[in-house]
Amino acid sequence: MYGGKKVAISNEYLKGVYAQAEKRNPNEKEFLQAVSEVLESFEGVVAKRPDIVKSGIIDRIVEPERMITFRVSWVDDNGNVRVNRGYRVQFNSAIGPYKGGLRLHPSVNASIMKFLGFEQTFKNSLTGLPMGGAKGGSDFDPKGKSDGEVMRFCQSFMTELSKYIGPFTDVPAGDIGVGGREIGFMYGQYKRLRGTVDGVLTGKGLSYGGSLARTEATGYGLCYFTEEMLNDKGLSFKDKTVVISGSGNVAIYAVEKATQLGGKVVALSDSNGYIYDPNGINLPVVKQLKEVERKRISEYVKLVPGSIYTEGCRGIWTIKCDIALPCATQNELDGEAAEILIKNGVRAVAEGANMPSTPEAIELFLKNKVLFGPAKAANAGGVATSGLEMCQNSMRLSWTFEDVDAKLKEIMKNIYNNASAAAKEYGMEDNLVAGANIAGFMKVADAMMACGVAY
Ligand code: NDP
Ligand code: 2IT
Repeated sequence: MYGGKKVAISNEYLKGVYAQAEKRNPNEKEFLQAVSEVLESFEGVVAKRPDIVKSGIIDRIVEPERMITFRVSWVDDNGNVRVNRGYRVQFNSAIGPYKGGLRLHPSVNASIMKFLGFEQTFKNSLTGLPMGGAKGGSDFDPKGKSDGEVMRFCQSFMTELSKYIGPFTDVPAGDIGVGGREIGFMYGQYKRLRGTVDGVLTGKGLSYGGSLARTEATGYGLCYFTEEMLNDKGLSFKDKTVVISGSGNVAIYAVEKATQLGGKVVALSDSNGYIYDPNGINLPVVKQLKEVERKRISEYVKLVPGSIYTEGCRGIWTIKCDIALPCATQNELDGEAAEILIKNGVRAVAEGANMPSTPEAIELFLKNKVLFGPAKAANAGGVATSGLEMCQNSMRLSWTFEDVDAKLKEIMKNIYNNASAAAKEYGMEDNLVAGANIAGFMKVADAMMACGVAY
């Protein structure tokens, strides 16, 4: 049982793969949740492609190539020595160097790292760019820390991580708790230790090798994907009411693009609670509060008349909307929330966060014909633009915002079309969960078969 839903795998071979994963990763519920969702999509693959089964590709793809854990010691502003645990999961390098973000949040553990690294493998393949899957981070909590403390943590973290990364081996980026400030501190330390200016991180500042539109990319890409999914059914963002959870990097730029596309975003949240603004979110206020002042979302109501703040982040899904974009964290939208959204007439749900919907919620959306864009496909715009940043660094060139944005849009459109086509080909029309899993998997499987049983 995961998130109120029984694991539904009927093929004996796939059942065996899942049983092995359970045995190897006991109590890692997020990782097993991600694995079960993918294996549930593979019944058709196993039937059609005995060569994939024979090569043990599915047995191999659920096991990370490498999992690195390390101690991160640093000194706080009061002179106390603090200790955190750092991780890098190098999940799969079949189609390119390991690529994926770094998360700094107290909830970080091996299970969360592995679920993110596993999903990243499929997501990166879907972008069409040559990037393998990885994830990393630490249980360090950046909240309430001074810039100096964050810098000392990041330098210590990178001192160890630098041994395992490089532009042709592993290219980290941001995720929860890691934005421009943290990437800058980490990049500075990497450069100092290695003595090379090789662009090893993405999400860099524009003055030292970053790409225009990377900051906006995940939120924008999410909306391009959602618009494509809506257009396919004769719908669009225009005049739709939109609810977006979270108020970090992904949420902020999802608000911006959804509004540009004609939608009205009426709610945002953080881990403490949510705001409702019937007049449409005032984005400059949110950017100032969150990006500049690093304050709580509750402060919004002091600045914007007519808006309301409610304690508790889960209540956000009770707001009536046409489109819901969960952009905070894993398992933030459960079966109960899905039922309320459906009862309130939601037409589309697309995941900006990684694995924000529980298996029960996804099952309800699919059963009730709600258009559903799974994270691996819908939020791939961030890493895709990281791939474009790598490309610009290699070329020693910088593209314009318009160039990068146009490429991002094209990539999101292709991801939608490929996921949709794969779902149809495997007899699960309109099931983009299965479509994205299969389309992402095929390229990785082909590369693994071509390269022999090396990993
Ligand atoms: P940020 O750190 O910028 O923002 C995270 C937001 O989510 C904050 O509003 C935060 O609230 C909220 N949040 C975090 N943890 C929890 C929790 N346990 N419960 C409730 N709310 C929570 O991160 P991003 O915007 O970059 O990431 C958001 C999601 O998008 C994550 O799932 C990430 O993996 C995914 N993602 C990010 C990409 C990127 O390029 N940045 C790319 C693809 C996916 P609070 O401040 O209270 O913690
Ligand atoms: O989950 C994700 O795709 C990210 N956090 C972005 C990773 C990246 O390498 O840009």
